[in-house]
Amino acid sequence: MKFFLENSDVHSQARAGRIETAHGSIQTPIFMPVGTAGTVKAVHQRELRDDIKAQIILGNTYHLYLRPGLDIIQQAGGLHRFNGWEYPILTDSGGYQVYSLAGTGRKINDKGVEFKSHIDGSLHTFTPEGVMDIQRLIGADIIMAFDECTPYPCDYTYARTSMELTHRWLQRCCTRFDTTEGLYGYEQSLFPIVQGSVYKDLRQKSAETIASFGREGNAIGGLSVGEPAEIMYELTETVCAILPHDKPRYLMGVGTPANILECISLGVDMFDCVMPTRNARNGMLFTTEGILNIRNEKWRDDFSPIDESLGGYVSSVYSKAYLRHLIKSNEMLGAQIASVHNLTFYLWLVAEARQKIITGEFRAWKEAMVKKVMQRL
Ligand code: PRF
Repeated sequence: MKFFLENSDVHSQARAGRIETAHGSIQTPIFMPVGTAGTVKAVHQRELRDDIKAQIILGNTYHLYLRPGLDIIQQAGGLHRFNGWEYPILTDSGGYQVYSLAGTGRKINDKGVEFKSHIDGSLHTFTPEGVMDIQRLIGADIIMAFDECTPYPCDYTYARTSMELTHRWLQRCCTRFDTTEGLYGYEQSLFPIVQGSVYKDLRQKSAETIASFGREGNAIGGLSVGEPAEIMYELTETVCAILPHDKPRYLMGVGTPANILECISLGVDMFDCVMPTRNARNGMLFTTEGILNIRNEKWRDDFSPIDESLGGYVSSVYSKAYLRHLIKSNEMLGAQIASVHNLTFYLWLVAEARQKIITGEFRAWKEAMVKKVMQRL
């Protein structure tokens, strides 16, 4: 993997760059649609590429390991072959999923994490080494270190102990990763993850430690877990100031359109979040004019396009009234249209941000855009 920093904004820390992977290039800042179980829910790969303009998608070690299982993914020749997405893929390590999904019955110790499957209750163990091997096998272009994502709130002592564990696990991840090879003949990259909960000194310590490993990119975890947005921004700023300038920075699990714009201005290059797809299925739409709930009575007879100025196929062809009808009737097409629309919007937003960084108009544009996209319609 290679990262080229193409432009840096003079009024903020925002950057425009390009990541080159074995499955093609990614223009940053970028939003990565979440494809938990090897599918971005309700969206075809062709829509992902041609309509949404996605450049990289996410997969989850935890889900793919449990189902369909590693034997199937390996037999397919890796996840790209299995799901037909020929472009870059990043996999999360399971560090977050064992915390959010396998919550009860989860046991953490130095060796790793023992957890119960959310599917059938069976017992499994993830270790830093195991999780490297699994992600090698899945064949993601970018793979994530095994970490512990602390909850919010989290007391200082727990946060420090947990961060130290994440750092010890990182050493083991790197050792394993560096002594193994991909199964499919292309290069993979490992990103470590900064933790440290909401404590500035821990975040600084973690960022310094993570930076010292000198990997090809770095991630920030443990944020957007319930803390106020202002705290997330402060810590993101602190961490970005320490993480190397010439490597991509990935803020995990963030966020709303406003969160993304704010964090781009703090120097973040990569984002992922279930929000555009999950909320789409409940009828929440992000548009260039603001946020709306399509289930609302207000849209019953509104035959205007979902989002005229966004462009894109579904957003200009289907009306608000029709989408409201589909979502209210629990029609599958409703979830499809809403998901494609929201992702088109998220990818448009980061592409616009990138253009504005290049032309030097980012700061003013961002201020106006944050207000606009968070309006309730
Ligand atoms: N760690 C990992 N994945 C994550 C997170 C984390 O802290 C978060 C936190 N927002 C989202 N996804 N491994």
